[in-house]
Amino acid sequence: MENLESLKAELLTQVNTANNVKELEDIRVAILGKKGRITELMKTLGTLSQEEKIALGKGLNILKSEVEKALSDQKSTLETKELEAKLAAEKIDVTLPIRPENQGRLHPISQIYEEVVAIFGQMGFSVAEGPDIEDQFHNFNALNMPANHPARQMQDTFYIPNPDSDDFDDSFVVRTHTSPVQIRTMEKKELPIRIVAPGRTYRSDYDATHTPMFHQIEGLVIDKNITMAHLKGCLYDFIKAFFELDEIPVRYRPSFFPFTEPSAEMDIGCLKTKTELKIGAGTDWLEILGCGMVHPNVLRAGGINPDEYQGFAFGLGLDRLAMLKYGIPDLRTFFESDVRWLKHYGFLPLDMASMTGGLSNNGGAAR
Ligand code: 2U9
Repeated sequence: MENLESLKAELLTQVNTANNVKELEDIRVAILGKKGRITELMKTLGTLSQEEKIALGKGLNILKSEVEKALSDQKSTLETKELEAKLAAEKIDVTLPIRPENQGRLHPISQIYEEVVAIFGQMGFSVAEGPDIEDQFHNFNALNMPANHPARQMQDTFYIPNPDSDDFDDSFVVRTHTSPVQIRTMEKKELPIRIVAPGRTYRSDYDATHTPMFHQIEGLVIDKNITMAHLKGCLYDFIKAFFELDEIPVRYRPSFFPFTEPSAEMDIGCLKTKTELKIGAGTDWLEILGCGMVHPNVLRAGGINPDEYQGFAFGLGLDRLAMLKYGIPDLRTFFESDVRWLKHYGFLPLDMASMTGGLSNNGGAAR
């Protein structure tokens, strides 16, 4: 037993004087590992008499748990010390000025947002905003999508239960488009209306060109005697300004949206090769936006008399525009928060888009 007392003192000294976690682990192995000091002693038990076996076995078990406790205590002491040393070494002074090479970047979506808003702002549109969480009236019913309309399907829409009602019709949604903002603007009854509604939208979808949260900008013009000619002129001016070209071939294809009638999709002329997409030349077409004349049911839902007022509306996906204009192949990378990606595709914050200072050509892209 005396042996064990001096062994204990020796082992505990080893444990308590270990300088770091790695050294401590080597000590643990040397004591409790397959060929460790205590393990080797345990192995001798079989050669002893019954009495000796009981006495030494008990002593070894006590010694083993004391050493294990010392190892665990020393490990947490050393880990704390190592963490403190690491934190001290990594300390940064946030009051220091930024280094030019470490400047943050504007996300391509923020850049596109600013560009599109600058163009429509110049044309006399105001920016309107609304909540991300909407009731079903503003997101669906008022937009000519009554109950059971296919666009309301559970698998496409994120519904949010209403804590005050068990009736499904009272549940909320995270808006599937920015269109409820236009309904809320119409409800204010301040005519004429000339607004764009940019913002986040949500649908249950995920692949290289769809993410559950994405960004749209929609526009709405309501006045007396508004026609499709106004829509076409406005969108043509927009597309030329956006792609910074004097002329672009444009065509409109008939389409369907519940909230507009007639509805159309606008394509622009381009050249698609294996490696390049050139906008404004060539014999290919690229779909760029959806548009149409506001459906009379939608005007009525917003409290406007369709016999007196007409309107046009349009919608664009901002994420898709960013992919197109800046050649970004996978939408999912937009939301991965990878600073290397942002450094490559991002924009310097002081090069904000403006119609007078240039949209994206004033040293904008960090590439
Ligand atoms: C009101 C009246 C009419 C908005 C419109 C589109 C056509 C459209 C898509 C473009 C790409 C959505 O992000 S996307 O998938 N949008 O094609 N949006 S007309 O029409 C409205 C909106 C509100 C009161």
